[in-house]
Amino acid sequence: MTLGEVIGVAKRCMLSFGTPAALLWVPAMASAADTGGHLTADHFAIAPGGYTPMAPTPGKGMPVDAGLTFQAQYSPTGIEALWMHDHIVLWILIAVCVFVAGLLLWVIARYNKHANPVPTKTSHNTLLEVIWTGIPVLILLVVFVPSMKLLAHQYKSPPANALTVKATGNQWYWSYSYPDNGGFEVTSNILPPEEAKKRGEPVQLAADNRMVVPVGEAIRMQTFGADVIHSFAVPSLWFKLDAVPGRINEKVLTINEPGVYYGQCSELCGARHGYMPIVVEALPRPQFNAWVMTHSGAKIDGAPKTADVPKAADAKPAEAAAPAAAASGV
Ligand SMILES: [Cu+2]
Repeated sequence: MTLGEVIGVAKRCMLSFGTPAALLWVPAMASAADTGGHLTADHFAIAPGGYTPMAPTPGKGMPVDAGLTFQAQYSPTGIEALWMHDHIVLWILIAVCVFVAGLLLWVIARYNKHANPVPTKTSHNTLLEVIWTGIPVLILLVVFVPSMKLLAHQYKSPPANALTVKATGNQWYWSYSYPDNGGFEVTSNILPPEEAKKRGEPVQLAADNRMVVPVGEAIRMQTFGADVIHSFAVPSLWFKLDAVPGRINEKVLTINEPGVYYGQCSELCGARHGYMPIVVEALPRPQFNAWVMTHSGAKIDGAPKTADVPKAADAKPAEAAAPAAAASGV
């Protein structure tokens, strides 16, 4: 990695999360990003009931009323970063603010013209200068070490056999393609407010078709801009990656729990920038496979869909796929 790339990564992280300090290494989380490495029987299993869009859980994966802090996190890096924000950065921030405000009040009270009519001529104090240089350096070191560890963790390459999902930003909607599953593409448009309410989904964040992914597996998430720069961002997954015309950006995404997670385009991209939501649905492998099967030409992990699937199991999703496909507009 060149110096320019390292700076670019650090800059993206700062822009994405507001504070480069909100990053920390939690060893327990480290292994979760590697879960895409092994194929099991489940990997080829198909849920017998086919695919039905999952109902969102109120307050999960979406903004909450009067929410003051980050959304609850459902990815390994999100949990690490939120932990660092809540347990390290926030307390350092409060301590520094209280200390500096206290000093200011003390100076105002103790050294004003009336309380201290003859000011001292002291201009240097070596001990004080060492302290006020040393303490900030120590604070920066406390934040720097875990920040750099998580920064590296966030931009770790996905395992070689991770599922690839490519999100393309268009003016003004998202499309998702699945090159490992036969290359089908899903087009995702915002739902009108009445339709979102009818489906029990948050207004302005709901979409007709979702980006469906398997839960607990490392996903090779790629972004691309079809026209102008967009940004694929889902706050509850601690995921933000620019979608730039002419280049493919890539980052690993791992989701810890099944659920529906909402996001939005986060790069000003034109008149309807505020109307291109992102909806990510994380499902257990068999249910994800059932969703894959609702698309024509679909394959599972590069194998033809009939190769690894018993005939009975193969038939069921095909039957069940019709209403689901109709419901999702596929
Ligand atoms: Cu956009």
